[in-house]
Amino acid sequence: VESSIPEHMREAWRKYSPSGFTTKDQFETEIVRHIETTLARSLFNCDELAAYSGTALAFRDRLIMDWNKTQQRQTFADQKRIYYLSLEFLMGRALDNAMLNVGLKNVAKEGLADLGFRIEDVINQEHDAALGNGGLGRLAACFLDSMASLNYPAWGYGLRYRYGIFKQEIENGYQVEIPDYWLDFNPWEFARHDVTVDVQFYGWVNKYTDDEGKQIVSWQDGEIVTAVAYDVPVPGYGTPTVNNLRLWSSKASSGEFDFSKFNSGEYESAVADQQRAETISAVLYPNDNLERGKELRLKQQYFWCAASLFDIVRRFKKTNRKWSEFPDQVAIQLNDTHPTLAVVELQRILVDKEGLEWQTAWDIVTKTFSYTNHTVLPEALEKWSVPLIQNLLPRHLQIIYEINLSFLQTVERRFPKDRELLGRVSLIEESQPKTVRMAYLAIVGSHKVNGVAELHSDLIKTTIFKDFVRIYGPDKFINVTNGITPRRWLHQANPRLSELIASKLGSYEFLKDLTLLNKLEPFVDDKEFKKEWAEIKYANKVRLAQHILKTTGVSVNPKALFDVQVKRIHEYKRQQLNVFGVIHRYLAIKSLSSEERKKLAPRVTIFGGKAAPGYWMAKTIIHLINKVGEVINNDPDVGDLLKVIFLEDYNVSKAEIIIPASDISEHISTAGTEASGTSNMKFVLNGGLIIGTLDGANIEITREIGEQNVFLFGNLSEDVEDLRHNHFYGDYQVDPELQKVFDLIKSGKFGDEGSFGALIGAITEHGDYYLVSDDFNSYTKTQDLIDETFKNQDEWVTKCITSVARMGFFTSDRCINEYADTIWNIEPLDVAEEKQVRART
Ligand code: GL7
Repeated sequence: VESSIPEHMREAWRKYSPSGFTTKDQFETEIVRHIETTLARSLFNCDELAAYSGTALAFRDRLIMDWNKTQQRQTFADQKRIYYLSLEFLMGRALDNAMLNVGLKNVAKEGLADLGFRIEDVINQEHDAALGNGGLGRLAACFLDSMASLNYPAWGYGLRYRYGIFKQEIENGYQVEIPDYWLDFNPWEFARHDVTVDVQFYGWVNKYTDDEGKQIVSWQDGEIVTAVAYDVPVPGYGTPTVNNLRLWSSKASSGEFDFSKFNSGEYESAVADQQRAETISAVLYPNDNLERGKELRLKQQYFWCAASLFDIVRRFKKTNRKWSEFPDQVAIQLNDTHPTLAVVELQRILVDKEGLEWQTAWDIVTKTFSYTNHTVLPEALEKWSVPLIQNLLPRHLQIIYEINLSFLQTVERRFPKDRELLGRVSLIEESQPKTVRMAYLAIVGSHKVNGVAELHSDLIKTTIFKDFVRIYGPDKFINVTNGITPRRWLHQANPRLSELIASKLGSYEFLKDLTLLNKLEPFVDDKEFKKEWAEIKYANKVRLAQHILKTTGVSVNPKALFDVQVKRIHEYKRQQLNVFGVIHRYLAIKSLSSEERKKLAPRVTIFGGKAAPGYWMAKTIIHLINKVGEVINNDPDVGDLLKVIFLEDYNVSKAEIIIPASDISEHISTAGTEASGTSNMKFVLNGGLIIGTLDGANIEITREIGEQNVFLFGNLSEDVEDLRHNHFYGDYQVDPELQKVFDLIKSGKFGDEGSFGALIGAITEHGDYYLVSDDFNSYTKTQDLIDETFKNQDEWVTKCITSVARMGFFTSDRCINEYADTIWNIEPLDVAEEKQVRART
């Protein structure tokens, strides 16, 4: 490397290279130094935010050194890397995670106490990094944690949005969106102003033959936008590996205003150009499971794919290998279809820039890519308008057509005479306007396609991708059931439970090998253990009750059953079923005498989640929940028997408080609609039970922990189609108990009869697509069973402990190892030597 220090001078570098703090005194030295010099503050104006900043900077220093070494080690090892392309990384807070992964949280706690701060208050100063919508984005974050913890040479590539997912406020029961400007002080990113890529848009394609008779294709003119790399360290748990998450930020290619325009007085248009460039990475699209086909979104996708591919190819070229070895060095995972243009971009680089033959290039491309599908919902499947692509990416459209042609020719050879098949699998949909089916392009461009839970992977094979299974054979389509990182979702979110488990198992080794949890099972009869277990749950509930009181003004009884549904608000996730169930319960309470009421089990139903700003039905559900809460929470007949809470602005850091405090959580999507769900795993791992449909990962959770430990209800996915048909053509009637709920809503009891009427109408008049009425009876009966079961606390705790003991399968470590073995074909890097060096120093 040109810029490296000559060998005879390296000794000085090694001698002075910092080693980072390990003791409390060293930590205090570091934090005070950072507060006084880096931040230019002093002990006379050090608030909690300054203490957070100083702590973050001290830990950052440690991470940077391991990060640099990891990158060097991975470069020298010169082995295959995995690049995880995701438009969303829902990272949450970084400090607590860094402290735990580095293993120095106690040092920090004591050091901060010496300096006058409580570590919890300091941790709470951090703004969540919320560059994602929901499960898909959080999965990417868990994967980064696992890839680093398992020492895989892995990079994440994404966009550095200036605004993450909006903040939600509730005003008069309505959701209000507030921009999430999160970059004021972000010590976890490093601007690499020297790592840039120029990305082209628009323009036209020039095809000609050069002097040597060679076909040249050149994409000319248009607009250039520069991508600047921002790197975020990703520390593994209990390992020196710190991987890199590279996020691209857009800026005008000159980096400044256009000076000629500026000097000739066209200030406004000069500034407008710059702003247009910066707009590309300005904001995360706030839709979950919905695609809207906006040009700016396509620009984001290409900008990010082009910059990432350039970077990956640049790194490969430094190894001076032949192109045929590219797939031995590089695996690229497409997190949903959002990065599918990367397939086209690599083909363009290889053919147009590097001069490879079409077929040679295409073999390299398909060996490199693999694609994860995360949904079967039709409204979420990406289809880009052909005229839009034609205008923005003219060369890419040509390449897509060429890929399609050669694909359809292969299909025709294999299945002659089946003209309908050709139309069905074509990458181009003959609609008005024509569209490119991105999922099909991703399949054709990949060597493996996976779903995210068993049922989901079966469904994609038998429904949306059925024809492709016929064409490619079944082996291309596999299942990799999702997982979650136990570091954040057990150890960090629920430290007391983690400690109790460690005390029984003898170490924290289970955080690296979650199957060790099965050693807990013998303790289900240990009275003392069960008592401590229940105490921890109770303490977590007290903490959540305090949060509820502070943020909503409603006082809830921590002894009541806490029933939680937190996730994006969506009709398919059926928060409406839950709130109708709540109203049904309210009616039941009201119908009882005060003597009879005493026998009931008190319950707190807690909702949280954001609605996409343009999703009116979802917003109406939020409004109904809040209005129902107002009525019930203030009805003296009800008292502690039922409280209904909507928690504002559900996000990763709030999940860390809510999940450990749950007794029952709800995963009640219409069967066949939730690809996996991942919070279901988090709740069970934290000693909560679940009520759920036979959908997504609920099915595998049930298989692992046992049917007696799960409250299942509702229709099966295989019956959904017939039921829907019956809504229109059969002798269909709304469930009578549900009808009573509707009557109460329509009476105006909760206000706003007009818009709530639309929620009811979706069920009574528009075919009840999500089967709310079909599942209502089974749902409320199962809720009654939960009440009965909760009364026997001893039995309840047994179920919780048994379930936790059997959750080992759902770690994202298992999941990442499966990807590595069956799709990426990569090995972890050996860090034993590095660990020894560290142990000696
Ligand atoms: C999702 C699925 O809806 C969710 O069930 C799954 O757990 C998650 C991760 O695989 O992916 N698909 C999707 O488009 N979004 C999801 O959260 C937004």
